Amino acid sequence: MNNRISLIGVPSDIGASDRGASMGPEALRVAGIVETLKKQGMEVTDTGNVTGPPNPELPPVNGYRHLEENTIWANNIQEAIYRELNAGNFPIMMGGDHAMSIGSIAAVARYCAENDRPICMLWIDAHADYNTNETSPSGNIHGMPVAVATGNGHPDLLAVGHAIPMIAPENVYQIAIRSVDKNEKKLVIKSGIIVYDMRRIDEIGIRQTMQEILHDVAEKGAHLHVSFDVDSLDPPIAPGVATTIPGGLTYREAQLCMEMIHDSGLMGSMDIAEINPALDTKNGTAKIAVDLTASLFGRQIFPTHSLYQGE
Ligand SMILES: [Mn+2]
Repeated sequence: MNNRISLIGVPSDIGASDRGASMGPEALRVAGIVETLKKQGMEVTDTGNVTGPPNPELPPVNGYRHLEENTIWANNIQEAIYRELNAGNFPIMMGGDHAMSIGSIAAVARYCAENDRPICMLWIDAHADYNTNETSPSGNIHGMPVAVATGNGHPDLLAVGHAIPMIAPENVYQIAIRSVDKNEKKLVIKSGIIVYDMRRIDEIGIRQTMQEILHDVAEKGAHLHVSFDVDSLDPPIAPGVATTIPGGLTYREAQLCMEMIHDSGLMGSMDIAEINPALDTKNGTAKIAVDLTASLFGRQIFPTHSLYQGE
């Protein structure tokens, strides 16, 4: 794995209903993300924050809240992430509400297209984030990034990408899903994205889930973009998010997921989304996000093969 990491802050909450995710990048810095990654042997540069318009706190128009502001943020994010990828760095985007991923997927997809590399995305989230202006009950754009990435959305948002869709639906893998809006469900089923909802994870376990996904991504020879929404975690271990949904990933399930991603060597970029310090307790949610990031970058209890031979 590329060990030159660029941290990019996205202090925005314009895609969400609740204010506060805009403080997420600082929360991750305070929780020690730089030091933690350095301890894993990474060369880390904190590039600072992407800028964009402030949150106007307006109601939705035609089913979109803050379309214009979201589009500006997404384009600015796209430029920042693309610049880091082109410089040979591994970008970690520190959010920020999940609408920011429209920009990061656009950048990664563009970079992959220019380098003749397929792109796959692992979307770790309580929500499918597959709404459109017609299905979204709130008009919040942080519920729409996966739809936009796969070609469903407002032309201004689609235009952030180099092509429509930015990513083929069959290259999108979702895990930890447990809250999908009524009409959004129909779109998800029709879309062809690959969903491991919580029931499927209950039935086959996180180990088989990750084995299947990572096997697929390896076969495709793809760059893997990991988009980690901290609301994927069970609320008692990660209370600092706007939309807590019971029945999420346990601490150990999340750790194993991250450890297996690391072992695969496939990950080339990532987002950490939706940390909301205004709703958190003593920065605990940022701390667990940093802890899981350490596992993504190779922290282990023991070196895997020193105690047993993994299959
Ligand atoms: Mn999300």
